[in-house]
Amino acid sequence: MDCLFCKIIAKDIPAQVIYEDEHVIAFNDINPQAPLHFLVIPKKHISTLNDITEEDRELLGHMIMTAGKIALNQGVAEDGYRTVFNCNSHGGQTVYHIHLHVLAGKAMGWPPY
Ligand code: IU
Repeated sequence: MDCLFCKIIAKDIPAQVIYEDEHVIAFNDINPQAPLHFLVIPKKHISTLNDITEEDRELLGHMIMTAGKIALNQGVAEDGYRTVFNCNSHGGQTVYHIHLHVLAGKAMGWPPY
């Protein structure tokens, strides 16, 4: 198993886990780009958004619902937050296990370059 995020799921490498259930885990980003920056990842290994299939529909919905619930619990929902899936090199993906970034705690810029 070469996937770093599978190792976080297996607790083989450490992470500051803020939420976990049967299907997903969320943890604080090790290199935060905002005052609050966490990742929601599926426990199922999926390399990129290009690899999701019809059978992952519910899982993807659950990831987004989980991101929103954590944002609410962390008190950032009202001011707002940014959610991002990076895909492949042009998307800026560096870890090839899909993850939903949630960034909050300051006003985000747009466009993202
Ligand atoms: P990207 O979308 O693939 O570029 O994002 C990967 C993120 O995973 C990036 O923000 C890293 O800081 C983060 N991360 C982490 O939180 N913990 C780790 O052990 C590793 C990467 I490796």
